[in-house]
Amino acid sequence: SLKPFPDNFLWGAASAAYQVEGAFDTDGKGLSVWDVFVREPGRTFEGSNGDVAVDHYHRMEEDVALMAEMGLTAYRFSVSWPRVLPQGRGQANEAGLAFYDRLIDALLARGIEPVLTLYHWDMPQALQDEYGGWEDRRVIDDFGDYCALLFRRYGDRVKTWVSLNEQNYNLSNAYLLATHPPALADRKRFYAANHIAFLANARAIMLFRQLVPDGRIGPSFAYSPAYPASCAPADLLAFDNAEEFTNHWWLDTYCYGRYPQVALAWLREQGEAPDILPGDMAALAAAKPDFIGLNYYYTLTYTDNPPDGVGLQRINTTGQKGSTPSSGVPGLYRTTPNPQLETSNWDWAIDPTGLRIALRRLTSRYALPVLITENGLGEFDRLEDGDQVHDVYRIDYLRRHLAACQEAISDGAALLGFCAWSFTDILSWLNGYQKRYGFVYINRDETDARDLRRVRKDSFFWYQRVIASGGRE
Ligand code: BGP
Repeated sequence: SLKPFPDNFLWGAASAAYQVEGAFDTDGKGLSVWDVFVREPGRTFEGSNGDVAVDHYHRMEEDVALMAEMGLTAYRFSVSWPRVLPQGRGQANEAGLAFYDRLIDALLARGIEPVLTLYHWDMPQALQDEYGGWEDRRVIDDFGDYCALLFRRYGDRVKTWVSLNEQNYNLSNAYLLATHPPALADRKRFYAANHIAFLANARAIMLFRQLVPDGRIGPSFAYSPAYPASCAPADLLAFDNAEEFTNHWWLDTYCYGRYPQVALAWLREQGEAPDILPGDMAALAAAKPDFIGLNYYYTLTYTDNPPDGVGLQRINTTGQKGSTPSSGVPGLYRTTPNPQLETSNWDWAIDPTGLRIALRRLTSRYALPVLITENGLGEFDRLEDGDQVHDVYRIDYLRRHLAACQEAISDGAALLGFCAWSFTDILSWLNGYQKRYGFVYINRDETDARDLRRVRKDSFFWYQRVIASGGRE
């Protein structure tokens, strides 16, 4: 029989600074790597950028009022590092901090628990220029100082913190696929940057233990459980490689301070393993997180890939169904569509059972509570007469994934909460503004004087009922 959602379950929604705030150069904010990257031709979908985004920086009160109306009990947002430290370190920008002061106060006044993400991809450009961001060990101290500033300022009021958001996905895009800044395709530098990011994550957790001893902190991981394409042993091996290289590399390291040994041996063979200095692995092992933040969208299905097979390929950013190529690592694995699963227009497999599997693994293998920090469906939404958006497909997606959560709770998962991605429609890093995720539609019709106005979608009223009924809706 199914167990109910616990009473203190966090019913949330999520965002990230660059995707919602706008005000990219307002009130003394420094530039992030994204502010610079989006200005280079051809980097983003139709040149979209977050200069204005959904103008949350100026419409924060209105947005929080909508959250309260919906009944949210948690809101996950990120702090922009260069908004509070324009040079990445040194002198703090009081005006930038004042924005987060007001946001946190507004949430608490409405009984909404703030879930603060320290890093959602907006590395200060100053640090990227000076030493290459995640590629230099100096970033460990600078990131630690930035985190300590926020722990001291907000630790009394914010108790749930996310350290790094999707280190795995962000750095894969940045150092393998050349689709996030600094847009490289270099596996050695990919593993080197990841190793340093792991150490920075561990530093943040150790500082947190001192400065916010009664709080909880963990990284958010983009978890796509792997499936084998068939029961052929070669596909099982491809699946095993994919788990090792795309999932356990991060999860084992966050949770146990240990790289998967088969993957490490393979990388050493290739001359692509990270440089591990004495004390590094002990520092990682000492910083076990309090929970894993789970960002779940889809599963991936893998098949055998010969040594001269396909390499990594860019994803579908147009929303044209069926345009995602097979992508892989020669000699290890490659992706293949799963004929058992429907997909979104961006070819993302819709698979609630995959969420249950992810939750079971995190429970069994890592013995940690889980906060779902992202889950949702990106689609083309249509604004209809009378300001309505009938996003029945999103309601269906979320309903099925919440049902999977309940099954996982019944399996024994300690699930802390569910933060849907996203609260309002926002900028998608690579897919522009056409790929919408929100409960609240943002009008982007520039010929309409009410541009950027907020419109409640059908899913807004549905999630409102879900929350009011404690997940029984
Ligand atoms: C995650 C990110 C989010 C968000 C989401 C949806 O990887 O943490 O910031 O963008 O994915 O992805 P997309 O916008 O590519 O559809």
